[in-house]
Amino acid sequence: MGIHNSKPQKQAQVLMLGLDESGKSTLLYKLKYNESVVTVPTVGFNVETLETDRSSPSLTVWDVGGQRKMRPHWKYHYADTAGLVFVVDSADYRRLDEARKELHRVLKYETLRGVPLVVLANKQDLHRALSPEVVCQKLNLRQACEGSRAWFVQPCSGITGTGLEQGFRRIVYLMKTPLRQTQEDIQVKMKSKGFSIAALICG
Ligand SMILES: Nc1nc2c(ncn2[C@@H]2O[C@H](COP(=O)(O)OP(=O)(O)O)[C@@H](O)[C@H]2O)c(=O)[nH]1
Ligand SMILES: [Mg+2]
Repeated sequence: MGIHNSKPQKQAQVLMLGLDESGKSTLLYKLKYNESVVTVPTVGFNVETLETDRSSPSLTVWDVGGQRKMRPHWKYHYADTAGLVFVVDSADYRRLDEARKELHRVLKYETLRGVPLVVLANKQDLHRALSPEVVCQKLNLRQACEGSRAWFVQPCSGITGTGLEQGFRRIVYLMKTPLRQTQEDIQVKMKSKGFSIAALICG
């Protein structure tokens, strides 16, 4: 994201979760260093600071390992989390159900109540990738978030970098804006770009 001379005043913690192999570490390093790195499965976590703009907090992004044995550790990161980013491999149809179950489990935690969510529908560079609308339906986001938290589905690719900045700008925006206003603003903006709002935001 853009580098600015003056330091942002605050920092906010963003927790990035998702199944192993969904592309979390790849996209974090692409965003931070604009480099495609060869990743190894994350044991424990990676943490990076991303700077946005002067009026917004810098983001401390925690990329926590997503393998089955690591998932019980996710909850230790919830307490200070201001924004949640959940990464999905849009081309891995077989594991979308598993991703949905894990996401819904996370969203039920009281500590994360009302915390905004951006789902990154990753690997859109692959021709077999599902559209963000279908990812949204498969994850049953409407049911999981309706009335309780702001959410958004951002298509992206950790390899090309497309959509990454937008995804993290979106989480900053959602963290800074009260729920009802965000839903209305996003609807207006997306409609003006010709997106099908019902599919993207409301499930
Ligand atoms: N085609 C494609 N491959 C990706 C993308 N993001 C990550 N990968 C690959 O997916 C695999 C898992 O990535 P990694 O970042 O380690 O996933 P993590 O376990 O969620 O941290 C690696 O082989 C990456 O190169 C993407 O957007 N497109
Ligand atoms: Mg990783």
